[in-house]
Amino acid sequence: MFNVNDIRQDFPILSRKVNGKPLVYLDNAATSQTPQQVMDVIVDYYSNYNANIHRGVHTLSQEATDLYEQARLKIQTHFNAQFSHEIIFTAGTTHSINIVASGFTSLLKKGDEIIVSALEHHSNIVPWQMLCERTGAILKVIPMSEDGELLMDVYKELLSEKTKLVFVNHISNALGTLNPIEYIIDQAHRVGAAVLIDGAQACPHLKPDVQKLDVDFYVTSAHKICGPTGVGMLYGKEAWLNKLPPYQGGGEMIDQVTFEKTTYANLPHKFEAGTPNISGGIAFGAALDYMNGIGFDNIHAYEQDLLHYATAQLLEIEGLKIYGTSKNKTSVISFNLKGIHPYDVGTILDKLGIAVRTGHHCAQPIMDFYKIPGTVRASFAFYNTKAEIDVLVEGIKKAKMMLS
Ligand code: C6P
Repeated sequence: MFNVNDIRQDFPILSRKVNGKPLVYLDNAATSQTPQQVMDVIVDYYSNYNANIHRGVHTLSQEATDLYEQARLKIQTHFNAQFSHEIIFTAGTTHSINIVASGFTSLLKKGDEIIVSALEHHSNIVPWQMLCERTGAILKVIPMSEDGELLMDVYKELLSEKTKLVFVNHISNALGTLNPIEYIIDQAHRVGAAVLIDGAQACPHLKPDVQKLDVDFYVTSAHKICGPTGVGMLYGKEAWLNKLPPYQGGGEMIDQVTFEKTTYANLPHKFEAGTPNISGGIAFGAALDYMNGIGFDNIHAYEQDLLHYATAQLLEIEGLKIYGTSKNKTSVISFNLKGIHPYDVGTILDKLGIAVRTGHHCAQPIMDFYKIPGTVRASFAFYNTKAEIDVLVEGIKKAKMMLS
């Protein structure tokens, strides 16, 4: 295990005050904080290597290109992709999903079926609805239970030879449920459907192995894994990425351009039009180095301990209800206080220096399922402490007293 006090020294923001109180940052599912080591890489890039990549013969451009491509190799190794060109740098999870959804326009026909789950973030619903509008394909939904688990028997019934695509998140952002993606992928492949897994909430907590999972597409954002915002990854099996058309046209994604005809570059550049977020890509690699330095087994064990500690304490508060009670869940707790709007609880917690997210968490269908407007969501990272959870619990008690 690691020493959390040492780890916290890596995150300067954790020592700041908010509203005169020490910051208790429990909004890690929205975005994680950035360690000094990753910030240093960004400063180093702009101090020493800033140049456009893949374009110049000059030294700076070559050095920047090397750093960027080294980051791609780090990401390939981290996710155990077979080839580095199966890793496409994107602006984040949303962008990655849209690349795939757009690419499937020419591969689907009227009456084909697409399956998503009831636990999806809007990023994994809306692009598929738009794809259905373009193609006449039909969207089907795997329902969920009161505990926030997907109903696998219904999923099996939904699958047929009409199913062309299945999209499920690895971990739900609103409830923290860890979905049985191995089973979901295996069953989809039995009917010949491709699978995209949205790993935005999983990658901060575990290390997916895309070859072992045999997943067709896996997507994530760097900013939830101690990296910067505005950069992420689309992993796709080589055969699928070759089959999909480019998403955007522009510089760097071409082989030859004439006014009569353009041919496209090979992978990964086919999907990387324009000047990318170079420092972001390099910092994404550095963030994975940082997380791997701590170790995902250690991170998982520590966060599970925080989850159980917090759950036990929160359940002692009368009138507090937790949404998402699967046995397989990560360190996310969504809850409400009886008769009190989540926004009001969040506002009082903020006055006490505690950052949580309130609202529908970009997952309105989940809120509709529970017939609630939203929840308060506390999400813990490996740099949080039990002392911070104690501050949260006291804060909730105070909010309850003030708002009842
Ligand atoms: N969820 C949350 O507070 P982007 O914004 O592209 O980096 O990630 C979108 C996204 C997609 N899928 C899942 C499961 C997600 O959790 C998110 C981002 C944040 O829950 C911000 S809405």
